[in-house]
Amino acid sequence: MSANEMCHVETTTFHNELGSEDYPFEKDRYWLFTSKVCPFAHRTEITRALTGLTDDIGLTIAGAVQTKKGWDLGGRYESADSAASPVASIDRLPDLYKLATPDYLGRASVPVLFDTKTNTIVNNESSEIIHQLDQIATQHFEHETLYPKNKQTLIDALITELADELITPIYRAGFAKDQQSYQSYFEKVFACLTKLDKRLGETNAYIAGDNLTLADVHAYPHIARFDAAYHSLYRLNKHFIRDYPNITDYMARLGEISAFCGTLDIQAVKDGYFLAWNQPTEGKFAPLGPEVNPLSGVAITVEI
Ligand SMILES: N[C@@H](CCC(=O)N[C@@H](CS)C(=O)NCC(=O)O)C(=O)O
Repeated sequence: MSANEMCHVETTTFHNELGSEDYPFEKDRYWLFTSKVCPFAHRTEITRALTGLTDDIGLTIAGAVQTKKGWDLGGRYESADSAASPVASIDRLPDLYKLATPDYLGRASVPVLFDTKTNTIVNNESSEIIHQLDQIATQHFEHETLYPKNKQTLIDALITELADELITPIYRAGFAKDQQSYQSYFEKVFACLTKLDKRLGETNAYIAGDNLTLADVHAYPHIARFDAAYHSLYRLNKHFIRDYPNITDYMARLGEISAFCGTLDIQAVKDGYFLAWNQPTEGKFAPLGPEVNPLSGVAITVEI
């Protein structure tokens, strides 16, 4: 498998638990490394903000454009939220992975939840990190959980559905090597968006109902990148998100919450996707959309 194929549909190696015996929660001990372009890392920034852990867990946001040398921590993303790395000697994320595990041969992906006391990586899987942040905030502070007991089965099912029917197919379509494979993932993505639009029309609030949950934290980063990046770069151009009225309302609703909108930077997303070395910039087959008037070439609006 080439580097390009592996990119973004990656499995991760570090699965320790924040709050366990080895990694008890202590203020200022743990640190998150993220990137503005990465939707998986974005989940952790959102959850850190939603759970109010911004004063307890530090954050370094790498420079948006990833190069062959890996995520850049030295030339980090400048914002009030993004502090210098607590490991001062390290400029690139791969070196942080090497410091934590000298024989590590895997990919140096964001997000990383790092333990500054033992210089080890606690966890580098976004879906686990956000669960752990939610648990810590619920146990140690008066945070209302994003994973309420009475909705856990539903939330888990929705997260699995988003992963299998939307998120993974987005990348599979983007990095497809032939027309047929691209087309099958393209169709999956738009079928899932249609289903999601219908669901949100019914809940009229959040994905799992009246309350904001971890399912929304999974959904927002990829949907927020769709029109600006995936629509053209990954040739997912049947519709824009704006064509789905309920998803559009939902994104506007989340966009009013500072933990969501305050962690999204669309220009950095665009730079990160379109300028990075590992993106499919050379098309070898024709995009399927948008539908155009065959006489004038002008895009037409089609029924969903
Ligand atoms: N399964 C991981 C995926 C993380 C991931 O794919 N991160 C990408 C950026 S979006 C990355 O850092 N890749 C490193 C590389 O391509 O070398 C998670 O959910 O945390």
